[in-house]
Amino acid sequence: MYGNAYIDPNDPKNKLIAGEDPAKLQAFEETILAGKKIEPQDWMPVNYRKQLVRMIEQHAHSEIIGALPEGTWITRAPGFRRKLALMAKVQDEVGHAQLLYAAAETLGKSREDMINDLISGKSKYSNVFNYPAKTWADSAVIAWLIDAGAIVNQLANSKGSYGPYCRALERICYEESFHLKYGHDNVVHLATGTKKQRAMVQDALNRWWPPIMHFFGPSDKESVHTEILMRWKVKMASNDDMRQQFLDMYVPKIWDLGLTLPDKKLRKNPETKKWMYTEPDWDEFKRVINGDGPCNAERLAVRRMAEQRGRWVRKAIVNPKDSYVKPFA
Ligand code: FAQ
Repeated sequence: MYGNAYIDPNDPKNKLIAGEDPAKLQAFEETILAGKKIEPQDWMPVNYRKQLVRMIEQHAHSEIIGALPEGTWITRAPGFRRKLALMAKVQDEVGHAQLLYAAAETLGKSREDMINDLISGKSKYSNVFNYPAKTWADSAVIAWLIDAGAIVNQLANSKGSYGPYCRALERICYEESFHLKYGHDNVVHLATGTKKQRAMVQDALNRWWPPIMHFFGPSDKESVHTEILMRWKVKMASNDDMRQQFLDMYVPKIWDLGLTLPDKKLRKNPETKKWMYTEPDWDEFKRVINGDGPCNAERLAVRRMAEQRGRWVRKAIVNPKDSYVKPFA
């Protein structure tokens, strides 16, 4: 629809930029085309701001909700060394949410509004965190492969156009690469362990594979926002390109461990160099991202409880006179 040429905000076909000042819009697009960053005080189209808030907010929510499935394994981690590592990882994920909420706040939406939109179910967060982490192997698969998928996405987008988001992503990527090594170590340990450990990690992989395929978003044909986000360099790769990059990097590593993937069609086409796969169940994806996955209600209930229990602390910080407020009131 837009390509790289100048777009006219007065053309009724260009709904996403309707009403924008043509000269400002052109200067904005030239800045982006030149590879320069947009900063919070700079002029930006209404829709650029809206898209960034939507995406960064969803990303921040994904990090705090994402801490929950693995978090449930802290008390049951096999051994003190792994418990310490998992605690540090979960703490990092919550820290990523802090960085991302701060980046979204630069665009004018308050943290309180973002949290309210999360716990009321208005805002989305990543599909993958609506599935249960049934065994220790699930936590290993999440730390290896979900973190790997997140790195593919975040490394690309850290080269994008909005300064505060890119700087947050750069720092997040450094930490995620530790998570990935930790997750890989756990998976290798299980895959090369006893028969029972091997079966456990294979079972986890079988269950997590479809959500991982969903993780990169709908196919480019179905994606709603990719075109404008790529034009404005918020997204630096399309959903299908990120999925392909992930498959390219991780399927061979999974197969090297003697593990299998639950998709008979999965192979790399030697001519196109693209991976062929069975389309995951996109109806399930839609159900899960719209609130009807196996753990959506449980995840939001935990966040609601945290919001309620922390209310008196936030009140006391803003107004120390309120510090006598009874906890859980
Ligand atoms: N889950 O038009 P598109 C992590 C929605 S961080 C849920 O293609 P877009 C770290 C999408 O929002 C993981 N919803 O959308 C960690 C839209 O709905 P809307 C999170 C999804 O934005 C690891 C609709 O479908 N990462 O894992 C998903 O162009 C381990 C149409 O889709 C980010 O958020 C999905 N997977 O592309 C933590 C990165 N995919 O808003 C703990 C930033 C699509 O119109 C443990 N976000 N939807 O109602 C992005 O790069 C993009 O937003 C995409 C989606 C690529 C996720």
